[in-house]
Amino acid sequence: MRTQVGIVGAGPAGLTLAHLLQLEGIESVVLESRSREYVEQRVRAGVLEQGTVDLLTQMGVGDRLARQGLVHRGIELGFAGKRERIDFAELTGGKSITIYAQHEVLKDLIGARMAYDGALLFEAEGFRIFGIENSPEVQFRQCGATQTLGCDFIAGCDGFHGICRAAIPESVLRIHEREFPFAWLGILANVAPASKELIYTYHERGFALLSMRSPEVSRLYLQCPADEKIAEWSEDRIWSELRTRMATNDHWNLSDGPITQMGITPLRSFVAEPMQYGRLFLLGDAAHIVPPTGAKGLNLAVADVRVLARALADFYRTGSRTRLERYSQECLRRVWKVQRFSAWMTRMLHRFPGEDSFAHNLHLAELDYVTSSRAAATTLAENYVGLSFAE
Ligand code: RFL
Ligand code: PHB
Repeated sequence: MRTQVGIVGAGPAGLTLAHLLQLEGIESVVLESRSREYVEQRVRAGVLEQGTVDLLTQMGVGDRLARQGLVHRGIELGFAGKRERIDFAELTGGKSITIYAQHEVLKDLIGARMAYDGALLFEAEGFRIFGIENSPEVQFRQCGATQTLGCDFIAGCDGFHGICRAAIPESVLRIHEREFPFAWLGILANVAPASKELIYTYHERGFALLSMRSPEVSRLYLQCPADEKIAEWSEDRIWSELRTRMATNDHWNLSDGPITQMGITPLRSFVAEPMQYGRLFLLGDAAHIVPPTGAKGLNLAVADVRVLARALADFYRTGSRTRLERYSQECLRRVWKVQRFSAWMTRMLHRFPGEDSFAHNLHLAELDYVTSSRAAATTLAENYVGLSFAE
């Protein structure tokens, strides 16, 4: 099997790239180790930056997103028994975010791909990559048979645990990494969200987040120890802890409902540098992970895709490799700014082990400052809605 761009992984990075390349007349084949059902149901991100929404819309996959996405013009920060709103629209010249589940974005992209040429293979696991310096090939297994995909370039969109990053020689690859000493316990519940907008809460017992998926489904998260066992958390304990952390002095009430899904996500920051070697390019979680507090992982994956799609379009149109050679450098500028923002949000809103009353008061002072200074609130808002793209 041969194509122009071999894409490993059908997450947000791989599928968005395949679609953008198709619009440029560039052929690709996407290999995905999981089944279509699995990919279309895996619950992950929910917040789309304005720029991500605009891109999906321009690509022609924004119809359901426009109908079902929930547009939010701000978020609330909860601390010291009160809530303060950060008004994105006012602080960023009208920008907003959209709540639309990652797996819904994937369904839209998969639907478009299947309707176009179907060059998206499920249950096709890449296990070996070679020739990345001049004639790349991906070996993969599908239905028990081993096959080879030859291509001009490989796009490693296979997430944090994929195989592509390891194909870059160790002598070239630098890893920058930080693990946080806590995790998030996330739930989906069949209950109307108790707030119209997201609420990020700092509490002495730890962070809590109220988010949503639809007017009928709430998504909530609680900070918990990094080695927490999910079995320790009954439904009652989860709701009671959420109520304690999110309580306000004016007796705001969090309605509960049946929990349909729960999981624990460790928090880490990770950057692999460079994001390219020879004819292999890494995109999204394959190259970088951010803690979810800034809601940036999916959006950053899409930002890498923009850069690579444009560089490949330039190459196939004019033969120029200038943009391809600058890929890693261009992506990393944004990656580090997003790492900074995500780490800052995480530090401000979480309790770290061993924190004392001094640390507690610094959290409160920072939240007070961010919600009372227009300059500080603008910093949060412009990062949260998404930094603009250099043309
Ligand atoms: P993905 O989504 O991990 O997709 C990688 C795909 O590659 C496949 N794969 C392989 N296929 C073939 N051969 C192999 N050898 C393969 N190895 C792996 C996998 O099956 C998979 O389908 O990476 P991608 O495309 O880079 O996308 C990244 C995003 O998924 C991720 O950053 C976000 O989900 C992070 N994230 C959030 N991002 C946001 O922008 N906003 C949010 O609100 C947000 N909230 C979150 C999040 C992530 C979370 N978890 C569970 C980590 C909330 C949570 C709880
Ligand atoms: C989500 O809705 O899953 C979500 C929202 C905001 C975040 C992280 C996750 O910061």
